[in-house]
Amino acid sequence: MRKNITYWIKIILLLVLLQSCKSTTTLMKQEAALADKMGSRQTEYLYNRIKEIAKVGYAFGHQDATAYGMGWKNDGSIKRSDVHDVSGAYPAVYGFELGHIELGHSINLDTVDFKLMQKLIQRAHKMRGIITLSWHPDNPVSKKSAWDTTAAVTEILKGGNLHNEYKAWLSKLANFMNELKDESGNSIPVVFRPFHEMNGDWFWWGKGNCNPEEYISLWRETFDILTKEYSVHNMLYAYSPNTLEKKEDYLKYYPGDSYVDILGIDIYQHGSSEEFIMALKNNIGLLQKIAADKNKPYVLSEAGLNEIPIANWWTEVLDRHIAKSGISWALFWRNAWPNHYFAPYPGQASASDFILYKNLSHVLFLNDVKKIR
Ligand code: BMA
Repeated sequence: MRKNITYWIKIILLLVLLQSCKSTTTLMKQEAALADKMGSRQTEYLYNRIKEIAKVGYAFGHQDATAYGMGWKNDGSIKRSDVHDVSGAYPAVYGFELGHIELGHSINLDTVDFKLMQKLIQRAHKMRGIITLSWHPDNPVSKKSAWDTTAAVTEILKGGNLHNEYKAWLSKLANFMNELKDESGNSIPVVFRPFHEMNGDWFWWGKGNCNPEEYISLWRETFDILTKEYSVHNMLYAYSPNTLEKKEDYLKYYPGDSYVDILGIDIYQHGSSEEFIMALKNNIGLLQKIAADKNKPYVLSEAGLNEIPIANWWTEVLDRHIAKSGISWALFWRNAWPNHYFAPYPGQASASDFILYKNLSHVLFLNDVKKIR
């Protein structure tokens, strides 16, 4: 009898122990910390919202959505977006570009005024939109554009000749970030996506122009300088290679779990729809696996088909293959000029299909994500 009681006590203790282990793991999973340990409360809230969005569908994003469109440019006095002109709905995700902030210029490399950009960010944030910022800094050695591939990374790393100059660049970027405040004076949280498409060879931080170790140092030093030296605490960090083949390729330049919050990938349609669909399937497939391992949200950080000449592209080519993928958003590139645009405008060949697309319940626009807490 005595022996029996001890036996049952042991079993109960074992069960309690197992249960507590299980809930600790669940807790750890739910409370994935931000890369920036000092990240603001608002930034943490944004991070959780980004995860919540993926449970409902995916958010539609557009680069420079409210800054300009086909045949118009915002001077700050209007509220407009090509996507809204076509569908009556505003994007949920707003991409903006920081290139030339590092030079202290008043307008970015795509001629968007930085003060206007701050205003548009404030407006989008007020409407509960999500902001994501890319950065194509000039080549720090040649002083030419981001697409000039003169070797530069080692020069700006700690110990390099241009390290201090790079820090001065970052301080300008940090000022911009630290100025982003809502009406109550709280910092506006954003998703920062620097040094993207590093597995391609077209940027000075890309393949062949620096090695993976140097790239990782560039990312980590940038992160450390911004967070620790310049006290920027309103950013989530998104890592976004260009479309690729294998899981190992995705992780080749990965700066590490404690330096990244969001996993992205850029996938454009350059050839046939079949090729694009294959690229979506393969890349999102590998992203799903990596994101599950790391318990991080994932996004289609850039996507699109230039000039969208395929009338049913949105519903048949794109959405059909990303609808249940678990991405938090898909960001389409800018409507720059008549042969460089990625979202429809009134009268454009894919405009009617875009309306059907907008009406799909899992494709989330501003009014949809507004409700997601
Ligand atoms: C590219 C093009 C360029 C632009 C750059 C950064 O894809 O749109 O015209 O300068 O992005 O926004």
